[in-house]
Amino acid sequence: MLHSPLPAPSCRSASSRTASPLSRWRKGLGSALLALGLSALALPALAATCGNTGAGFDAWKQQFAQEAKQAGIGPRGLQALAGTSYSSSTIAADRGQKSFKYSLDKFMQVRGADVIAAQGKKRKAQAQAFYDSLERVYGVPAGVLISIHGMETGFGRFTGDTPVVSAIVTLTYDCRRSDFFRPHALAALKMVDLGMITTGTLGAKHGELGQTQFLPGNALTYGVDANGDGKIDFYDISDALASTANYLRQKGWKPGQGYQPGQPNFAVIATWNAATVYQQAIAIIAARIDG
Ligand SMILES: [Ca+2]
Repeated sequence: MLHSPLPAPSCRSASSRTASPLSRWRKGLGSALLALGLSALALPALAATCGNTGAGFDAWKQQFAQEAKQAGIGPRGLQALAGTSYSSSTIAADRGQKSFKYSLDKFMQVRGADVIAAQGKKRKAQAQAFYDSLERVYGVPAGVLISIHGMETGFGRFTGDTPVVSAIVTLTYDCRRSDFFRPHALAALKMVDLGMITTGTLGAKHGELGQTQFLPGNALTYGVDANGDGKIDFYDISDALASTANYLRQKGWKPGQGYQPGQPNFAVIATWNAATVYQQAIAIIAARIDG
């Protein structure tokens, strides 16, 4: 998917500044395009002009609204776009990102791997039937889902404080990675259309949302209503973990196969996050939880 054209590898929020440089950007550009039924040909010849400060944001939004309309975004999504504001905190976080340089051991230590594994084991025991049902449907064992849940948001405790729609629209306006974020911005507006999120929905600095921090394009593509209330809610643990399991399955997870480095499903974990130490940490913590 995305191969890092980025000048400064980066991740997304304070909590993960030490992790996963390019990881987020890999999650789902192509699928976001597919989900929207878009193709390169369907995009207007001239995209709205990007900017590096907030000065041109409002004018750009008017141009981008035309793109969004052409992409099939309805009145609610367009209204949400009009209501977005330039997310200075997003840009500050984006500019401030540091390259990831930790060893695996250091990374595990900084991210609290031991705590995640210990708490994860308890969480699995407390909700064994739920995790069993996810494995039956998607083939992904509990440890992997719980490990991701713990690493991404501390099991839902830190899902972010930045308005998702404004964040993702700001990143699309910003010149640094417009092309990467554009489909995610369109997906976010589509999600508003569908009632999945509102302009008030909060997430991480780069617009990742919910308990496992999906970018909007992936949320739209892989979201699952697991608790049967008719809504896909990434802030609901059942929906979020089923959506994560669905993502992994759709990315090629092979039920019953191993997920350690060298085993078939490790490559699937790699689609979740591009940083090797992150992938290794997920696999190690997951094995401790599953063991
Ligand atoms: Ca639901």
